[in-house]
Amino acid sequence: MKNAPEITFDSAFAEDTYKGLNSDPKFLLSKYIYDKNGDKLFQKIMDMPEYYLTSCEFDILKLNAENIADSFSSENGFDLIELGAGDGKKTKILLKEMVEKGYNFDYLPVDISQNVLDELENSLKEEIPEASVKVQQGTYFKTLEKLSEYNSRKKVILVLGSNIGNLSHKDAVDFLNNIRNAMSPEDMLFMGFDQKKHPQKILDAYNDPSGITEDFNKNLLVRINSELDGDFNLNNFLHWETYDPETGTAKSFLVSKKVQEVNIKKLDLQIHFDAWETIHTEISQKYDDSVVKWLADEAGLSVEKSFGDKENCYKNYIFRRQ
Ligand code: AVJ
Repeated sequence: MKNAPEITFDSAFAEDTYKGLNSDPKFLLSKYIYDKNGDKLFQKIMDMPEYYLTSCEFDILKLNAENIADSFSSENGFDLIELGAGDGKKTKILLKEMVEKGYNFDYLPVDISQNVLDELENSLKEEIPEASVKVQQGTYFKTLEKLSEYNSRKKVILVLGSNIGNLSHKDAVDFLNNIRNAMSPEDMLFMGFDQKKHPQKILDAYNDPSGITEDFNKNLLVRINSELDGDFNLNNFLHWETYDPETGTAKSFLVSKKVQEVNIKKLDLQIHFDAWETIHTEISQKYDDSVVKWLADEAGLSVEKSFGDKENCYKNYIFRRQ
């Protein structure tokens, strides 16, 4: 890498962008897709017919709500902590069930976006006023540290939406291990994992004809343009998706359609692209039972139960400390 040690950066976004675009092959980090515009685009993705993940998980929760709520319940009540709560659409199914059953619990949704949390809090007041809600703004990482302080009663940690799929297996094990270290023996982790399936169905979910996923992917370039004073021409890049059925890894790329130079003023950087050179932007890992079991094992967790749809398109697992 050129000059990296001498440069100071204004933000993690600036530093990661600098590193990624100076690497060979080039990459950008998918977590930076989610600014206000990226959040909106992801909402649109979840409403697309091709993006089966959302409706599959919704159906699983709906079908098994009673069973799942039962597994969570505990004599002294429990804290339900959701990492990356978003609009809470799926969680509300479980909340309703638990309120109906008269379970004693607090719901603690965690999200990086205060905006998202405000909306969630308001909609919960309307729809499920009986639920006790305490929103927590912050990153997963910071919140995980705080999590271990919640020790007066059982904790149930929720991670929905196959969010773990953006992580390499190594990072996924670290993430699971961080959660595990915040768990007491009676605590539970409830997590969604998108499953391996017909490769075409997976490709279609990340390559919609309406171009929403393309806009979502290109939001990285939009952010570089606006926040780091870049001059990416979005028309000079195409969105490309691959899926390897052997590893279960879907990968998103932005591909340069021609030789071009891009300037990023705030990074004091000019970047050269060869024709058809790639920027890798995201992975969306797909799993099966044996891979989930292996990841859990590596992180000191064991699978206690799982819930799937009829075709096992998607699964939710309950984990405990080993
Ligand atoms: C939010 C990580 C679950 O990988 O399926 C959707 C993000 N990327 N379409 C996924 C995403 C392209 C999504 N996750």
